[in-house]
Amino acid sequence: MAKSRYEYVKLFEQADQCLRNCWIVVRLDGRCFHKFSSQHRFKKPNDDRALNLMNHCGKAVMKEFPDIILGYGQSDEFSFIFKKSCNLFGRRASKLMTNVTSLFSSSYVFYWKNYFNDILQYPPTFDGRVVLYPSDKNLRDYLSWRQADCHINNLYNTSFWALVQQGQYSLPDAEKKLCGTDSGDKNELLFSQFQINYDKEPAIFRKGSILLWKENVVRKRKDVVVEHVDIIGDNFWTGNSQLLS
Ligand code: DGT
Ligand code: MG
Ligand code: MG
Ligand code: MG
Ligand code: MG
Repeated sequence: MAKSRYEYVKLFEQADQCLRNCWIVVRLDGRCFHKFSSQHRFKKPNDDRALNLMNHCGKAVMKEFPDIILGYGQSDEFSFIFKKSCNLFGRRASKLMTNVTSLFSSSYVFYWKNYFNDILQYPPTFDGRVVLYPSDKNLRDYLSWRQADCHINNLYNTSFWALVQQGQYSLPDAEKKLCGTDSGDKNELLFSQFQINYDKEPAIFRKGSILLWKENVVRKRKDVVVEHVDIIGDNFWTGNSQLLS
């Protein structure tokens, strides 16, 4: 077909291929989920329905894009790790990011009713970004960063809401009580005042969710499984050596 005289406009498009040999990370995050979670009356500090819905969406994304070797979710965010050799969409960052974020968002709406009895009040939005990591160490440090973030926030939120919900503290008083405390202080406070052993809190809250492909021996195919384990130490990586090989 002959080119139209308008076709030159394509030349304005910018190339955005991800550098070869790098790990491609797509991270998405709910927009204004502070408001979204309160409007939908999410349980504080953690709503298991919301986290399980996020994991369902994460699985849907991985099944659609098998080049994703690992997913990590916590709070209103999810990270997806594409294998280094991924050539999907010619490694174009915008294609990868928008397809992942779009499928995740539509899945969130589509599967909402499987997790919540109350209806969805308005359409949720997720932002997306692409980050490239040239070394395995950088990738591990990235995931450690996200899991440490999950831990720090969850320990704070668990302490804060224990003071408010069980200790009858006002919100400003609870904030004051925690100001300047380290993690040891918070563990001690939870245990001595509320008989809460933080290490016994559900792992999905403390560690976040790791999604990875595992052989399903019964069905003789690979499935996405969800684990709530430590990914900062070496154990996870020696036990799942296929991830970095
Ligand atoms: P953003 O991402 O800059 O558009 O703004 P937000 O409001 O989404 O802030 P972000 O992503 O830093 O923090 C996540 C918010 O979502 C935070 O306000 C707490 C809320 N959230 C996430 N998971 C839960 C949950 O399980 N229960 C409750 N109550 N809130 C949650
Ligand atoms: Mg957010
Ligand atoms: Mg934010
Ligand atoms: Mg967030
Ligand atoms: Mg098209």
